[in-house]
Amino acid sequence: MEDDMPTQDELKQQAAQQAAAMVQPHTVLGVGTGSTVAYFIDALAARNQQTPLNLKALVTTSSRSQKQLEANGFVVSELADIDQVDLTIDGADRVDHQLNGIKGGGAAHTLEKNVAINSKKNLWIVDESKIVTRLGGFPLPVEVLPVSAKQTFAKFAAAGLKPEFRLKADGSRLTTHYGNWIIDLHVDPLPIPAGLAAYLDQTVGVVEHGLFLNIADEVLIATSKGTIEHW
Ligand code: ABF
Repeated sequence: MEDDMPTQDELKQQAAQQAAAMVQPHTVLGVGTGSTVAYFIDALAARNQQTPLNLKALVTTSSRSQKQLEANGFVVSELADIDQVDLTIDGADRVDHQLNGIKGGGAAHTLEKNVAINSKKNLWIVDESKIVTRLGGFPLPVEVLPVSAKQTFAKFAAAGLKPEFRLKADGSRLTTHYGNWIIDLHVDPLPIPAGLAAYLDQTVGVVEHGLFLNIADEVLIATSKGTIEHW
């Protein structure tokens, strides 16, 4: 019985395939980051090979996605060189029932949020393990400027936000694409996400945080029942 249960990777793949079918030809597409998005890029490439989508432009949110897109023949533009994205498809680390989310497990949330807020529509693709009733169950990533990271860290600690600098596997400090550091906040569940987002938005030294509130327009959730829910 248990052997018939789809794995988490299979669920990610199912959501990704369905999302690839939703991309309209001749549009500007945003492509996010992560393992679910990697499946999406595979599915998009297969579709594009069958019938070229002739996208007007394509932007992405990480060098890993960029490499995979380019390896599949897509031309990747910079956000700075386009006006607006029609649709962005991205993964998420946690999503609640109001379509608010925690992102940034891959430390790419600063570019992800910049692409997202400049997109007419944002679609997230997740497996059911990402769905929560209250945002939490995953550390909240905050990208901070190194110049004041020590003081920012101390402020977070004093506010009871349980900060921890993110390290790489070799124990050295993780540096983002923009040369900044990540502080993960281990508050679980997040008390009042909108209040915390406002506090982080106002904190000098914070570049961007992984709370994505009122950004997603639609979420595709692959469930172990074999269905894809559209929220
Ligand atoms: C990105 O990919 C991130 O914001 C999020 O951390 C992650 C989700 O990754 P995965 O699809 O591998 O679970 O969108």
